[in-house]
Amino acid sequence: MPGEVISLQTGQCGNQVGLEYWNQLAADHGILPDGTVVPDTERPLQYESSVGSTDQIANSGSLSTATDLFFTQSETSRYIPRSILIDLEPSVISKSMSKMPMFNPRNVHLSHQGNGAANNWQSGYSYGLQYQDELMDLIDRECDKCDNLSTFQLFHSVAGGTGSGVGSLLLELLNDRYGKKLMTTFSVFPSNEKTSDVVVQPYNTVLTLKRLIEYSNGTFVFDNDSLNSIENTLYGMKDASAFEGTNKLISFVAASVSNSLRFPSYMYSSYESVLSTLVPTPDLKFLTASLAPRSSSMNEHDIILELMNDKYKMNRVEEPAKYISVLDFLVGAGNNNIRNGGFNNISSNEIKKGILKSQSRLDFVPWTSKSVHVVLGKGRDIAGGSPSKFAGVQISNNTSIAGVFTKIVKQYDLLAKREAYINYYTSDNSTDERARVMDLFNECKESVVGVIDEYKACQQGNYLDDDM
Ligand SMILES: Nc1nc2c(ncn2[C@@H]2O[C@H](COP(=O)(O)OP(=O)(O)OP(=O)(O)O)[C@@H](O)[C@H]2O)c(=O)[nH]1
Ligand SMILES: [Mg+2]
Repeated sequence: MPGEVISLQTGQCGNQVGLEYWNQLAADHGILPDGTVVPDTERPLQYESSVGSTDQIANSGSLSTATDLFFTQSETSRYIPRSILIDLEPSVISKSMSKMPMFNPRNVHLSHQGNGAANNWQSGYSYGLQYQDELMDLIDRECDKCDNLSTFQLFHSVAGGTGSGVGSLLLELLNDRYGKKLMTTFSVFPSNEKTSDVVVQPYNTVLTLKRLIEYSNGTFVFDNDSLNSIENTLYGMKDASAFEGTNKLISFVAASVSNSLRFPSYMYSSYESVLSTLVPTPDLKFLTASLAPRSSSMNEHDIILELMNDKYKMNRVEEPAKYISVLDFLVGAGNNNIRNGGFNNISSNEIKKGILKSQSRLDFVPWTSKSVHVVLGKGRDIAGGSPSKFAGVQISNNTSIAGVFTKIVKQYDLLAKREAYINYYTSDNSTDERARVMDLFNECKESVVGVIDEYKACQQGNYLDDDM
């Protein structure tokens, strides 16, 4: 039986993405920002079965929704997100609470000092250590409301102080106490092209990556450069306030990942089944997302092919990628109602044609089954966006992650070789203390290099052999 999912939103980025995410889920389920339900006659969705199923098409034949996996209900029947909001300064969370009063005020943790972690992983991590009992109490209380807790999902950026440092500590604490539950993360990586971003970001990123490598079961990797370029060049969201557009893109992906949990059918109705399709071994768990725009001239086949286009990738690198697994979500297809952003008369033949073509065109690593899986997702188009902007989301596990992480390691090396800014992370300026911290940092870097090597090694035919 599919289990509940608890979200953890940490830091500015985590909470801003979290706000858009719950906005999207609320829109999908016909819930208003205060947690009340849109009256039946105005509800945006009609749940009807669409096409006959095949092995690779997860069909939407069910009339039920599983809203309770993501929301609890109050005694007055208001929906409340199963989400915990953590930040070390108050402004972002207070904005979220006023925009979406459905959030539970008892699930908020703000720093008593209220001045943030100043883009320093160490400050965030130390703060978390100091207040770990308070933080775990919030989480335990939310866990107690679950019948069958399945997954924690963390929203954060890896580059600042709070999302990275407190986020890292939460990964450790949750592994200690809830190690059998799944842990997924939606992790935003910093801009490489903008020089204005904070200089110690490579340190924060590498320190966070070490915990993701150890404790996450699946990490969705987004980078702000790729998100900006999709946003600006394709969708014209430029007028939106800072990050609003990029956060809508991330949220749309995160909501798609759980689409088949929230609108269950016979396939992919649990996080476990989604992840087991995408993550073949625990060493290969860094995932790439892409979006395909909707256009009236495109049918299902065209959209499946469009999802292979590199320009829609949310963590783009130059090198060609080899694929390990691919899961495509055709968003709104399960609605079977064009008024609701669905497709009219979904054609299983067009979908099968698309699957076969993309299977033959994508370059897969030699040891996988070379399958492209398709889910007909229900739900609405991007919340608050123009109608029918997006047609599909692809989640893939591919070797481009080696390129993304190589860039990060190069930036890290530039700082580390001169021990630049290391005094931000040391308790004093003695040679011993600097050496101790550099050793810890380099250990983290080595585990990132380990992932790069793994994504290179998996391109060999004998990758799964014992002696690799
Ligand atoms: N996509 C996206 N990126 C963001 C957002 N907010 C901040 N960032 C990026 O995240 C990094 C900084 O992380 P923040 O989330 O602001 O930091 P924090 O976790 O609040 O930590 P401190 O403020 O240092 O305590 C930078 O690379 C920003 O460009 C957001 O809402 N969306
Ligand atoms: Mg902050």
